[in-house]
Amino acid sequence: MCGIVGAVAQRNIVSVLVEGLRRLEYRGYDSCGVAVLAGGEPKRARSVARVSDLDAQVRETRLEGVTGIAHTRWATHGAPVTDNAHPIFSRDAVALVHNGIIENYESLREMLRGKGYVFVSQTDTEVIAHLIHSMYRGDLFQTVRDAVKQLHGAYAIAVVHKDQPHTVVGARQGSPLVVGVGQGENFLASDALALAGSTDRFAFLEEGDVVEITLDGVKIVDREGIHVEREVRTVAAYGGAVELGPYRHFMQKEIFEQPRAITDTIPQADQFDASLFGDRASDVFGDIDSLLILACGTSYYSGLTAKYWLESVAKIPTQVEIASEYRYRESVPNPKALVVVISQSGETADTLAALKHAQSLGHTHTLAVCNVATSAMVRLTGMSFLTHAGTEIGVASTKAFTTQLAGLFVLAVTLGKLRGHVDARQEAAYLAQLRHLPAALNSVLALEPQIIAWAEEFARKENALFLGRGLHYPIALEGALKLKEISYIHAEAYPAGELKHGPLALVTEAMPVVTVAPNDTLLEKLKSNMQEVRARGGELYVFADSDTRIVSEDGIHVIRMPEHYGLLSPILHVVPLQLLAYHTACARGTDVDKPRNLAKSVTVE
Ligand code: HGA
Repeated sequence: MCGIVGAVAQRNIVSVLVEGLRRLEYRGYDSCGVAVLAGGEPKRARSVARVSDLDAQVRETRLEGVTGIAHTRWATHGAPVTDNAHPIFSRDAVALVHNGIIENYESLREMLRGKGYVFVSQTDTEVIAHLIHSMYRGDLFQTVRDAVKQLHGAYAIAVVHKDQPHTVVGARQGSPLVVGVGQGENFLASDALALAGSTDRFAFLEEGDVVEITLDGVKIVDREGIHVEREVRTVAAYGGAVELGPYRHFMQKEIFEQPRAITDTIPQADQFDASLFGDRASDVFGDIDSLLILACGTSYYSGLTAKYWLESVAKIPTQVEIASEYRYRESVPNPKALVVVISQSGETADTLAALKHAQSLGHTHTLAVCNVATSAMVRLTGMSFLTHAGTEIGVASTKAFTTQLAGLFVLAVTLGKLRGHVDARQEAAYLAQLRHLPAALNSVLALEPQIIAWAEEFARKENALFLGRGLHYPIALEGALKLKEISYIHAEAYPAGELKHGPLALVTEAMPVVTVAPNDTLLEKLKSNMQEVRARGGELYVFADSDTRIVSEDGIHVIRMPEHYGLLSPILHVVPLQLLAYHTACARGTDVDKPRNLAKSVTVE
């Protein structure tokens, strides 16, 4: 999604701004730009190509300045053309970058047109620039504080005015923004990662905050206009994550990092204990009678998998909802439900909004499963479980998913124990299985050469079906999502028992049918479903546990997984599906880490 970088320094900061954009590139964008205050007026460079093209432009035009802002845009309003790229100017006095969506932009545009402002872009963003220009009376900080009161929707902004050559003002409401604190220089960014080369000290702004950064100071006011301090934290180790190392793509690197990510995520303690989820958890866990899981995309599928664990291990009723649907429907709140929100970044706009909606309905028991300790989601929930996947660069999530699954399994066993459904022997067995997972994952990763051979076949297809049953149905959904996200092959997933209720009509020799076949209680049912596919000429590509006795024969291709891994089997079975999608995309020559139209950290609705 969009990225923001801003800086005030005593040195030329163009390279800092462009380097910041480079670090945010992985999130996906369709245009980019940078503006600096140079000799009074703002000057800018914009590109509808990559940040490297912007870099070449600023070098060629010798764009220089000590104060500036920069942006990667993922278009929501207006095509990705240069006129819509940020920074957006107002009358060559104000330059502004914006993440988010201004919902009342049409009425503001009419009002501003009435005042003589001419709109040159199709963006919603342009109204903010003109609004600030129209209200400016010599104090940019005060102007922004007044102007944002007129904005409805979500935003993070950074803005400069030609008459204040050493000031950048920022504001956040619904989109993330952090302050980077330097020595004699200060920064703003939508993600601390963008500033990894410049500082490791950050203040994380709260919703409604407006901030002014100057050479030697940072001033923040909250939504009530009261001056506040936000704790400055040292956040190290952002640097290494953006290095690709020996891998061809970040997605491949992240698939292979999963054994390490799981090791770092599973608790060190010898017991499953409520304290793993925060101080309040032991009280809350004793009080709840159900779970409501809210998430989007891949995180939604981790929630769907967790439902099976929560109901079978903890015997607690669990509902899983797509966050963007939940937030807009009339639901019946149950104050005894534990609301679990799942997000890699902890900034996913739809999930954050769903969380706030749940809280507004009276839900007080909230828990985040999240990869970023400093995220809005972790700050907004009473309890959390942090996954330790490390920075995930590939837009298609991999290690964030498997670490979420590990965290949700820990939650299921912890609740099962508290509710008297998991005894000491079972607890020890679950713990041993979790601890052995990294080794089991390594043996699945060793299947890569066989999967590459399948990927060559898949690369020539335009459609694929994925089948799973029970606990592995969400894994089939995730496999289909991975394939469509990065290879652009149309893929659908079904619980195998549903085939005969519709999708069987699609099955011909041209339709590869990927089947997730663990050796669980549904195996015999699944084998019958596979026969239904074979009878219609469909080609089956089966990931079968080695103890299933499913063998390769005409029209049935089999890759053998390690023996059945019990309840944790989904964490193993998703890995070959990630590799299949990855290698199929490579064979088709798509941009694996930045698939078209998609973005990382979906911070707009
Ligand atoms: N609405 C603005 C910014 C879009 C955005 O935040 N994307 O992530 C635009 O379309 O320019």
